[in-house]
Amino acid sequence: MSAMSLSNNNNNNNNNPSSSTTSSFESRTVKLAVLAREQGEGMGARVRRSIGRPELRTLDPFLMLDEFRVALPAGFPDHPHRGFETVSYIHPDSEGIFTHEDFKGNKGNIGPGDLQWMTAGRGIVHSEVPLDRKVCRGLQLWINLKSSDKMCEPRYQEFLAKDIATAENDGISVRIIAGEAFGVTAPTQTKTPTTFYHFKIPANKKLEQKIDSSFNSFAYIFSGEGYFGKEKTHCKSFFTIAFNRDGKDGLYVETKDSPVEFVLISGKPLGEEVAWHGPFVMNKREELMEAFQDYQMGRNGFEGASRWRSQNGRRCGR
Ligand code: FJE
Ligand code: FE
Repeated sequence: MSAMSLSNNNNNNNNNPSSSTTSSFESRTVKLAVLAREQGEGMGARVRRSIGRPELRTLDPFLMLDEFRVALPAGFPDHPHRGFETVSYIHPDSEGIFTHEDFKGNKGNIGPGDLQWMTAGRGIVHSEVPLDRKVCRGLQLWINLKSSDKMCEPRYQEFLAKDIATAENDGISVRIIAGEAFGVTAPTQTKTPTTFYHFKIPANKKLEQKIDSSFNSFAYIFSGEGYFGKEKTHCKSFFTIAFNRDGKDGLYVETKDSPVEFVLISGKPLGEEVAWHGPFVMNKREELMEAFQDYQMGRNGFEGASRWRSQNGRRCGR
């Protein structure tokens, strides 16, 4: 508990070194650094899988992180989800736009810098398809839900680029997708406690970022290169860096000649059994079978699922 209150009171560490609450900063160490190569997914889409690749199957509570680059006719047409949250974040420099539709009639566009935080809960069937032939680039993160949240009512939180919390400190900029950085807190509500930061660090800078000492944490590099963790491990574009918990509540990153752009994602581990098949993530095998049956029969949250066809899905595969 003391570590938590310390991290909350101590977020101005960087710009106020003389603050009386400042503790000596200790960074986590690097557990694993691994390159995310491109692979095929969905309908003709290309993704770099970060969490979820063979060397890094899961990092509790995170199930998957994909960096996607997708343009029509590729996409992710009609498919279900149950038992977790999907976070879709379009890169601010993306040329293209994503469109989404679900079986309850929700639909919209997610453009450059926009965020959709979808809690699938007991069931969502939807279609995620680029608007046109411009390449849409971004991240999709899958966050597991605890047993008692898996069958919750589905929920969307959507934030336009202009409404995403941002902060800057000594030339380092951060877009705060969830959680708190540089004293600024995002409005995003997360069922599973999660923080998600998009940092840009210019050359020759140092960053000390607080992370709750109980959270698992990793970084994924969009571009550039930097030196991560206590041992200052050199990493570049498309690397995922998983950190040890080490009982530490901070992460150190520095740059030399080059800037670096990355996301830092951390979450409270659930410590529960995982029974996972494709779009359904439950605790027990029997619950997975129920999920398949519910989806097929259109019940327990999947009402109407089998009759529904998206409009935007028709643009896919042609
Ligand atoms: C999925 C295969 C999939 N990464 N990145 C199986 F590809 C998907 C899926 C996605 C996805 C969607 C977007 Cl918009 C971005 C993604 C995988 O939809 F859900 C299953 N089950
Ligand atoms: Fe999906």
